[in-house]
Amino acid sequence: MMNKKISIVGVPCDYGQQRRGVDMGPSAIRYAGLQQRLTNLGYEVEDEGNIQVIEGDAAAQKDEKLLNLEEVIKVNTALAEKVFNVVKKDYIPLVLGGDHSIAIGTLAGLSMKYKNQGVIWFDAHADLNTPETTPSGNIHGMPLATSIGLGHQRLTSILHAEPKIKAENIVIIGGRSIDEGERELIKTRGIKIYTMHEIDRLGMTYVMEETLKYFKQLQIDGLHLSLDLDALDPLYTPGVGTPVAGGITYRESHLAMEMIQESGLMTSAEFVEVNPILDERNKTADVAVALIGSLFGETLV
Ligand code: 6HN
Ligand code: MN
Ligand code: MN
Ligand code: MN
Repeated sequence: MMNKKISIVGVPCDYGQQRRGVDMGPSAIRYAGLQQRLTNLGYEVEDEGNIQVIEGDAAAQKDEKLLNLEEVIKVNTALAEKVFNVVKKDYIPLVLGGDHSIAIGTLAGLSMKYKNQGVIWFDAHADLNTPETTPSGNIHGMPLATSIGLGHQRLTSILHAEPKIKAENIVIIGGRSIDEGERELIKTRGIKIYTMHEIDRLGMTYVMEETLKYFKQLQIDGLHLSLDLDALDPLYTPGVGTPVAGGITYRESHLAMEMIQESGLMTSAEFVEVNPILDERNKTADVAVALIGSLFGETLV
């Protein structure tokens, strides 16, 4: 990776789901020593602070299939503009969540610069629900569908009306809780996924080699890593709102980060769903910072 300038953007948003506390994720990750970790690696690090999240009257909103829609639109519009500004000045955006609905804004901002961007989606979930298929009404289960242009028009048209990414430019890694409607989309849209079954069978080395080879073949012009901390086994990251047993191990996740770094393809990243209220002594934020260290080259220097 040639670019040695990183911009940290915090997004204290908890409107994409119904467990309070994930809005403290950016603070928890900063407290775990993020900036020092990156500075030690020789990066020029700028902390842009947090995107303003205004406390709305969530209860006044009626749509049970799109909870807190207005708030989610506001946060993601502001985030998209911020991310676009960061890439314009040639810094690597490092976005801290907040719940995973914020990927809508991150990908919208990135799409202004990268026209053929690849996305690695580390997650126990596929986040491919739409208002029609959602079992919960939680928008944090919808960011990938939104980014390929499916779902509520006001979410899919943030910054511009085009899809932000192509379905075939997505690779999901760590999936183990996929809803029916999501399975359908994975099949019909040709979305690549390595579930826990494949990780068990093939090993993380093989999965990452194939993933990175695939992106090279696609000749992507940017690679975004969206890492939901619930991709890991709750043993390592208990501070998440929707934990699922049987996840990626500590070392497997680090290996994946190291291989992404070695590929030289990565141009942006986001770490989401850290909820310090549900955590054990900031363990999940500590793991996030350790993973960010590996992603930005810690073991290679
Ligand atoms: N996340 N598939 C479930 C839903 O409600 O749509 C869970 C989504 C979890 C989302 O962890 O980012
Ligand atoms: Mn709140
Ligand atoms: Mn997610
Ligand atoms: Mn998840």
